[in-house]
Parts: sequence; structure tokens; C-alpha cells
Amino acid sequence: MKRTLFSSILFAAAVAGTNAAAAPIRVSDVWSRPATGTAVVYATIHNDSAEPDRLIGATSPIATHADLHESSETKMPAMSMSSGSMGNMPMNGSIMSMKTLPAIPVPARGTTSLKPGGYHVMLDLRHDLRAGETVPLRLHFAHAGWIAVTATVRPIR
Ligand SMILES: [Cu+2]
Repeated sequence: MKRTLFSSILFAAAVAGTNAAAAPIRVSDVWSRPATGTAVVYATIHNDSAEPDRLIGATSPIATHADLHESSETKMPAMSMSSGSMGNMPMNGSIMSMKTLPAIPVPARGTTSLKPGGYHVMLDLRHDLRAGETVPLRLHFAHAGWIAVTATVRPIR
């Protein structure tokens, strides 16, 4: 009898612990753009827990592959624009590039924004994306596990 009661308490504690850990990550404002070949997905990720987490992967039925990317803009020194010795310099004086990341950090009790010019999920598309379409995605977090979200394809303005 005593042992049964003890087991029940342990079980209740385990369930409570599971529930407490089940919803530390909230994902909002998930969106994409009309695209052919590859598409970007942006989102806002909120971490309500005291532990940092990491987005470590993503999948979507409309994509053959998904990567985590970070865009960055490299400013070219103004000097090289007029030197005449570097003919391939872009006229706007900067180069946009992106790299694949193993993970995107989400700080404890913090927010990480996936947005144009920064972090994003890159999809290799099975079909073109059109404005108004919705895209199911699953985001994989190191601690929170898999979270299903839906991206809305916003028109290009
Ligand atoms: Cu990218």
C-alpha cells in the first residue's frame, strides 16, 4: 500500500515535469514569400523557459530538404569603389551572402527572430510557392523537441 502510494506520487511528479517542459518554446509569425526552387521561412521564436534552446532542424512535406541559414551583409570600403583596381565590386558597396548553421540559438527567457537579412530556414521546394498558400513545417529544437507550425506565403510588395 505504501509502495503504491509512493509510486503514484513519483508518477504524478513525472507527469507534471513533462507538462512543464512541453511548452517552453512558442513560435509565432511564421511566413514565407512566393518562390521557385528555394524558399525562405521566417518566424519569431519565444523561449519561456529558464534554459536556452536551439533550433537544430526543420522539415516540410513541400521540401526535399531544409537548412538553417544566416544571411549577412559585408560592407565594402568606400575606397575600393573608386580605386578602379577592383572591377568586380558591386555598385552598392556591399555583398549579401548566407551560410549554413548547425543550429540557431534561442536564449533563455528570450526571443530569436528569423527575418530578412538574418536567420532563416531555407527550403529546397518540390513545387513553386504562391502568395496566399500555407506551408506546414516541423521545427526541431534541441530541448523542446519537434514543434509543428504553419507558414503563410505573403505577397511581395
Ligand atoms: Cu538561405
